[in-house]
Amino acid sequence: MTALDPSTTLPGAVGADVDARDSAARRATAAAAEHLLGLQDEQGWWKGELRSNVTMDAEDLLLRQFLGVRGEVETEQAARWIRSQQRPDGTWALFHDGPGDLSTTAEAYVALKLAGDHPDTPHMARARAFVHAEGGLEAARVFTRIWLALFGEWSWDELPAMPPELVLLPRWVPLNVYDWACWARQTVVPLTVVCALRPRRDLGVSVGELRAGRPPAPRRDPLPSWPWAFRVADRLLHRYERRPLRRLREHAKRRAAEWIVARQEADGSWGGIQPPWVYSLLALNLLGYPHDHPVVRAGLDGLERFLIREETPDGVVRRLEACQSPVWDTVLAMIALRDAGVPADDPALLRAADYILAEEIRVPGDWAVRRPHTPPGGWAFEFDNDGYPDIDDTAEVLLALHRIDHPDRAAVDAATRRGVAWVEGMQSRDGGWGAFDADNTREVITKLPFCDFGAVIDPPSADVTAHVVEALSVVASPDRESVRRGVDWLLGHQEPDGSWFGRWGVNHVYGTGAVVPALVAAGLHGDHPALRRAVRWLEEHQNADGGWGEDLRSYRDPEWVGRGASTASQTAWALLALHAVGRTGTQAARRGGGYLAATQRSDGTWDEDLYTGTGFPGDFSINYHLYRLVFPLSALGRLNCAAGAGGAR
Ligand code: R19
Repeated sequence: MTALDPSTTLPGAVGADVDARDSAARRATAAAAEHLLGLQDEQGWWKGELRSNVTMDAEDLLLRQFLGVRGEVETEQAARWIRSQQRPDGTWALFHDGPGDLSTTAEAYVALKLAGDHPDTPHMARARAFVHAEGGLEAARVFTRIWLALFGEWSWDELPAMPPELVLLPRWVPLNVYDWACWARQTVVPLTVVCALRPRRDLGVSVGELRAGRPPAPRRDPLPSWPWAFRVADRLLHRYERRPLRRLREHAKRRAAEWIVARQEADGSWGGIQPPWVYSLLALNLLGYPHDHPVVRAGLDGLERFLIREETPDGVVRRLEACQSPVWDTVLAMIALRDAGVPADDPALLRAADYILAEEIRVPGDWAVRRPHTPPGGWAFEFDNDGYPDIDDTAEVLLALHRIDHPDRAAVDAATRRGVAWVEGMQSRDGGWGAFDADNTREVITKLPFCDFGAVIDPPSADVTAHVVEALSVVASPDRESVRRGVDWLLGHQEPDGSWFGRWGVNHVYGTGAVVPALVAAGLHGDHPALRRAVRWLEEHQNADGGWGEDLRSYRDPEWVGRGASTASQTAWALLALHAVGRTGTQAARRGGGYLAATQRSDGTWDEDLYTGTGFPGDFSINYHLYRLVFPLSALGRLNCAAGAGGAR
């Protein structure tokens, strides 16, 4: 059993001279740690829900409709969830309290109509009015229009051409599949098959009323540059689609099928994420794979594990996670518990370390295309995603394992050595790190008419680079050449206002909260001008309630940079930065700690309706349900430790 009596376990807690604020912070830390320990699975991992938006649920029903396996019960449960997420203005958003989103609202409307909601009911009428006001289906994203084309509700001719011959392009030809970010690569390959076969199946209802009946406003700058060239290319490709070279087309479809089948994971998923998963099932179905084919069976059955069912007063609701985060959540929890003073050989932490050690990926994946000489040794984000270990997870795994006193020291050391070598091998030429691939920077892909949603390349980002710089500095050495180049990359990518951009978390508070501790770990002094400017930026963006918050709108609107309602996780990120530079006794840090203590729930965790995770800046947002707990726990634990050690300034 883990002992967490605040007066005995937590460092510096003994002594009558601790002031009331410090002891409140210690009580908050102990309560949060207890809560987190209670959430651990008996297999050693933690996993919070990964909440995104209702396109997941709408597309789940459309997939089942397409395959002819949609049942009454799942339809009603998903519809109930979708209805529960509609706002009074009739819209659905990409994140809590966000603006209505056209494509999300259109997909939700289609799903509800499929579930039997009458178009004249007020909630449907309001949704439709919003879709019309935003330009109708004509203005919806490509993915949404593909879903409608599958059922004859949109014309394949009015979608960007994306031929399966793409999969045949050699690795040195621009636009070949390895130039695409891994999530886009795994999405695009099956979609080329779908778009080539142009299916048209029965939806049972029509949704033509969602069209606005006018052409959409142009999305991108109309200058005759790349987009213009691509529009011309698109027209030519459409002409080719009418009479493709038969043998080449058959060969491409076969290769695409092999490529897809080779990438199915042990849990039946593709990449552990929803889009490649559902599009791969569509493509295989169209290529003639029957429902009882083992690949299709595993794919459909596997989706079950990504479903959450919940009892509500209106009945059971059912929603699909876009992705699952056990490795990420587990290592963040391990780090937080260590920060809170849980001993390095605590049984809960050893169970977690054993789970993590067993998750190491010892086989090459798509990443090896760009780094053929780097031996494997990374970790993925999910339960099963051996083809796509990610650099961010691997960095946090290294930091977590480093803080565990495991009886099998040799096993931890060996895994750490392989992890360090893999991460160093994955450094991009410019000195930074992307999430899944090295040198995945082919900007031209982002200009394709097909790519109107989400990031489609995976260039280095400040947050991932920071996590790697911190990990390599701590578990290897700050003197390594890789670290030096990483530090230069970070210093070169500081924003003019002193912050860093947050690619995978919202937003500059996340980036800055990651980079400052990393630069300190790499040996920069807290007085370094870059760090002073970062600290000033943080202190200038503290809210009156003592917390920090940055709205998701900051990805599109500079007015929101560093601004927004306080949240527990964002407050914690700012505090982690202040702690790293030794500014724990300052007014700002004390008020930040006070915010966390004052907003903690009686059960030890925090509420956090606002989304603070990023899938794709501006297009896809995530509420990681454990962020509200692990980051405040780390921040409070480190602040306590500093106070106990007399380190406050
Ligand atoms: C840091 C750890 N990480 C670096 C990993 C984070 C994984 C987040 C979960 C991602 O889930 C996804 C991935 C892709 C999509 C898409 C999508 C968009 C455009 C194209 Br083209 C293809 C797919 C849509 O939703 C997603 C969710 C925290």
